[in-house]
Amino acid sequence: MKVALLGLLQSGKSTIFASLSGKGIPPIGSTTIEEAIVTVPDERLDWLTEYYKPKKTTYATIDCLDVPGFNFTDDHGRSAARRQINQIRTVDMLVLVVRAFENPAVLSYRNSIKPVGDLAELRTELLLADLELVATRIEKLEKQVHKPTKTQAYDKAELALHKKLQETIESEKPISSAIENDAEREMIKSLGFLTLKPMAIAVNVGENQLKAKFDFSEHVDTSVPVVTICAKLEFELAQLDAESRAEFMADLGIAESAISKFVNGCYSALGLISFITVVSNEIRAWPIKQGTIAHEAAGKVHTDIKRGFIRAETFSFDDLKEHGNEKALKAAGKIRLEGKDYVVQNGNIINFRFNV
Ligand SMILES: Nc1nc2c(ncn2[C@@H]2O[C@H](COP(=O)(O)OP(=O)(O)O)[C@@H](O)[C@H]2O)c(=O)[nH]1
Ligand SMILES: [Mg+2]
Repeated sequence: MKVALLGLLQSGKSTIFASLSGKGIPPIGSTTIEEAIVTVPDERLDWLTEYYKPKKTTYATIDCLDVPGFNFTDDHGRSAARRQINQIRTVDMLVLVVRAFENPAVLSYRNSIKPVGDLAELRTELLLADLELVATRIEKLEKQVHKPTKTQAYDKAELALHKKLQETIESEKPISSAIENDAEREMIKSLGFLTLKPMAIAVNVGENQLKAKFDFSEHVDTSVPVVTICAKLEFELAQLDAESRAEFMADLGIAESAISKFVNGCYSALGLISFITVVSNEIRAWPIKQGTIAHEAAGKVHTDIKRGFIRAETFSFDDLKEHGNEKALKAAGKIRLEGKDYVVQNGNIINFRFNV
């Protein structure tokens, strides 16, 4: 699963990216998209590691892309931005980073700090990029529908759908708001519309604004998650070892780092949950889409386990934590045997029984 960080120049994307990846800050003004694998923090795995003392603990990950900052104030910037935008059509989620921090040493976009205005500008550009794609597709389909080919009926349906999408974008609404069913979704899947993807907003605040609230409801649906992050602070936290970090956070009065909240927020916005395996001295979290059945989940671990699937021996992390150990859990009847069609739940600890 891929998440792209997008935003205007100097909004703090690369600083957030560096805090996520634990890498140094990529060169300022970098013109290429950087990619990093980001660990999804999970307190359940921390607890299980203490309990089972495995040799290895493997957290779930997501891929994160740092896209060069956009500058829509001149033609050169606009065409560069459009190129970058077209390169991220295959990602699964967009995070729009907007700047709220004041810092006279860091040049501000259009000479002012206005998170809501910047968000509106970004959103308009995404809509325009999708509109261009729709228009190209309509042009092509309009020629094609007149040919009596095998796909003619499908082409006609696709054309009608694109016309509906065109109207939607022209009324400044995202494509996601126009899609009514899976058939429509399937029809346009390969095009990678940006305004169809799950989205979140990250507001990059200064150290003195940690509790500030921002309202973007004029421009995006209220279901779009908004996180406030002080990128500079998170970057400093990411450089520390666990102990100093805990001390520093206690001093600042924060319980959970904004970055870890942020990553977990992306994980659930992507529709992902984790099941956990404890085998051969390794504890591992496996990302799956919500609604995945045990048989499919088995295939994530190994194709042999899927092929020879017998049963999934399952208990929930919360039950284990509550009862304290596996023996008490068993006595309480909390370890179940589930079949292929069992819908795996977030935090299920699964031991697959299989035979090949
Ligand atoms: N004061 C302050 N400065 C920041 C913060 N985040 C980023 N900066 C600075 O703003 C500049 C641009 O940040 P960068 O991450 O490169 O922005 P990008 O262009 O969006 O990738 C850098 O000099 C950062 O040190 C912040 O939260 N507070
Ligand atoms: Mg950058």
